[in-house]
Amino acid sequence: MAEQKLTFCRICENQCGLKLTVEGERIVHVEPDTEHVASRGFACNKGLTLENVRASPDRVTTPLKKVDGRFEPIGWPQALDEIGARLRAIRARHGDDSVGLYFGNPISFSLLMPMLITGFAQGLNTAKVFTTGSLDCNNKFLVGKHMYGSPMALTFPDVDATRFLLIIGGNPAISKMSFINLPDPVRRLEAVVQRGGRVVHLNPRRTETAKAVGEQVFIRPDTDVFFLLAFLREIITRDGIRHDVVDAHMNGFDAVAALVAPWTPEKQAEVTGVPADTLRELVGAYLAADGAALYGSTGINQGSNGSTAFWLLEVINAVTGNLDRRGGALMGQGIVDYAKATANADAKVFHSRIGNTPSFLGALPTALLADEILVPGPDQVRAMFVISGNPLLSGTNSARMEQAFGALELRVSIDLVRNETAELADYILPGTHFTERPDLPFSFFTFSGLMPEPWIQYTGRMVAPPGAARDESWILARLARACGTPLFGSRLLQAVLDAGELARRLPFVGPRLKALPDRVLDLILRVAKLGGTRGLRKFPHGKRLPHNGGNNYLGQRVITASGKVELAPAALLALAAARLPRSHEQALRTRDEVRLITRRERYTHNSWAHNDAAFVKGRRHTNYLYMHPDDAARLGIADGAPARVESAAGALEVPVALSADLMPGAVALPHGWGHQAATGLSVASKTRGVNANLLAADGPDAIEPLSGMAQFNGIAVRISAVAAATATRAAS
Ligand SMILES: Nc1nc2c(c(=O)[nH]1)N[C@H]1C(S)=C(S)[C@@H](COP(=O)(O)OP(=O)(O)OC[C@H]3O[C@@H](n4cnc5c(=O)[nH]c(N)nc54)[C@H](O)[C@@H]3O)O[C@H]1N2
Ligand SMILES: Nc1nc2c(c(=O)[nH]1)N[C@H]1C(S)=C(S)[C@@H](COP(=O)(O)OP(=O)(O)OC[C@H]3O[C@@H](n4cnc5c(=O)[nH]c(N)nc54)[C@H](O)[C@@H]3O)O[C@H]1N2
Ligand code: SF4
Ligand SMILES: [Mo]
Repeated sequence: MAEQKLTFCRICENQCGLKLTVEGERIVHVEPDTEHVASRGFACNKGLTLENVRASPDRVTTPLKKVDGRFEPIGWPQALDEIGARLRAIRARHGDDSVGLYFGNPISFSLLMPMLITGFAQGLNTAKVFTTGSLDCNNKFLVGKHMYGSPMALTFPDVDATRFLLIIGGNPAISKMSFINLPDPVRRLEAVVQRGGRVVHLNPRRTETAKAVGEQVFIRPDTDVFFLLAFLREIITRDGIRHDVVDAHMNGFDAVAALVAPWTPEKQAEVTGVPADTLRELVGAYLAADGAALYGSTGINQGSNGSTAFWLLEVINAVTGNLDRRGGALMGQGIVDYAKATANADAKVFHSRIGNTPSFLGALPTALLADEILVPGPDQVRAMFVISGNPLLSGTNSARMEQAFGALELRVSIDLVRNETAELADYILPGTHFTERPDLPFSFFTFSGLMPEPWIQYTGRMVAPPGAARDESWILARLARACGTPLFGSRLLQAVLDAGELARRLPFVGPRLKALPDRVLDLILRVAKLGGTRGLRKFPHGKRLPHNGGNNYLGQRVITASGKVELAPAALLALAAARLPRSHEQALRTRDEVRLITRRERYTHNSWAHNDAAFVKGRRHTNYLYMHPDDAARLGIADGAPARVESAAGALEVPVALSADLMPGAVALPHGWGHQAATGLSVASKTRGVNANLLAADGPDAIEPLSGMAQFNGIAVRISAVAAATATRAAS
């Protein structure tokens, strides 16, 4: 019998409310939850087609072991015993740091799993932890740490009240936005314009969002930092600084003012391509607006100066009085003061043996992963756990990453499917789809504040996991025991968990005991005085909590040692001094050369959307190199013809799609493709797309030094037409 169940999506920050029709253990229909307190009937194509991923015939439903190059199903006891024995041997021979862990993106949208994965890494006592933070947003955490006293002290634009919003390197219509919980972002941006405000997009590409709402300003890839330097200088020139606010609540203004002093609008125009008058006009409008904000996303994060650019952006919002006011940038707060609780999350810094690169937030840059495995030495990584990630496609320098994974002694992937990284594994352990786990919206707690309209909701498990697939908390607790590396390094906690698991197997009593995730979620909700999971079940569409404010941060919740916002942290000043002159000289020298940027599309989600036939049908069976017709004409490449793209890291061939949406000199290539070798992905392996990250450089010189961020935007490339004979060979 069909049953309707309410839950929320966990593919991106929006966590849209969904109404599922469930028959037995199948989800037969998914629709937006029109009564959801936050998403109010909004959901996107990815959430609505979740069953195609969840119930894919390619789901791994039993542990798999590679025997003579082929995967064979085995039982959990054998998988855990064998992995445990092999891992113990590797640790005994080579030490704790010979075991690495890569923690991918999707599972971080669950509340408990990231904590448990951290606990698993702590048990392993390894410094070789890698996350997607160094691929998408560590620069933001770094700026939070230095300016606001905690890596998790993060601001968000008050889109629903702003009169002027400058979106730098984001594409809400497609990505649905990052670092903010803002379901239906395009409608909410349209509302800005409808109430007489402005939305401006600073982007090398006229995006789907820019076409729907607002104005386009083109900027040369990876030059935003110069635009922002000049933007702040122009504000100072016009006396747009709120000195009363700065004097009362901020330190270091003079030092940033000195940093930006040389950067005239004309000087930035030489490298950014943004005319000086355009910048001046934007500054005028920003200052005149009754509530204005700059918002930056991966377009700047993944450039070569992401930390400096994001820092300047935050300084601009702060010194103009737009921080902590309605319509500006808000510093959110949750039920728990997560920023305060995590203020010391980066206190323990260690260094990679590769380039003596510092860790950030307990992890090393993913762009060093291949080196950590391949470069011989005492702490060489010899075993890897990959949890909910696909570094072979999503990380830097894919050819080298593949070589590195090939060189390991032990590879274990916990995933839903045999992705490209899992394809190389010795063991694949079947985890759960998010609909198969109970949860709370992660961002309510962890990003406490990135919810303009905070809400909370408890969701139970909607359907049972297929076959022998197991909740990741179960897998990690079992693995920790098998490897003799107790979770969080606590033998006591591990013993309690093991006892709980044993108790659940008892007759009569066992079935009544809650599984671990439910017990912990219940406890969290009790501590937060939200009445446990039972209390929240009374709010099936989510429970709305008070608005996140404005006028409640400065002078009240600033957690830096000085109690003030630090506008000029020494680390960021030093980073700017070390990098800006060279970056500027390079940008100037190469301003007529072509730069590669990334692009997300409606039917992609990093590397894991292409195994859905509907998502890759027709023209969507491959990625394209998007290029302005003038560039194509100059290079002698016709629409649809293959081009060869070379960077310092590697080369590939890909068909060109002409697009006047790109500015000349910028080409865009979507990532997450290149599935041909993943035979476990029956649909994706037949797609033709190429892996963009063959072109992304790795190693200590390729990253932004403080945050460890990889560079995916502004990559220097050489593009050439592929001779007809070669092209035919490549296509056959
Ligand atoms: N459909 C879809 N949605 C997704 C994802 C996906 O893969 N597919 N991924 C999810 C994830 S993990 C994340 S982190 C978020 C990211 O969310 P967003 O940050 O909004 O991601 P993008 O849509 O890639 O937007 C980045 C924009 O930056 C622009 N850009 C590139 N280089 C530069 C530059 O040098 N300067 C400026 N100013 N702009 C530049 C690009 O043209 C692009 O429009 O999206 C999430 N949502
Ligand atoms: N060139 C270029 N490269 C990029 C980017 C870019 O813009 N350009 N963007 C970067 C960004 S923003 C990100 S976040 C990274 C993403 O990098 P990754 O997280 O490494 O890659 P994904 O493609 O998201 O891989 C997700 C895997 O998790 C699995 N999975 C999904 N849900 C679950 C679950 O609940 N449990 C388990 N166990 N597994 C699950 C999927 O099956 C899939 O195989 O890629 C980065 N790489
Ligand atoms: S916008 Fe994000 S959370 Fe909402 S349905 Fe789409 S993928 Fe899921
Ligand atoms: Mo991301």
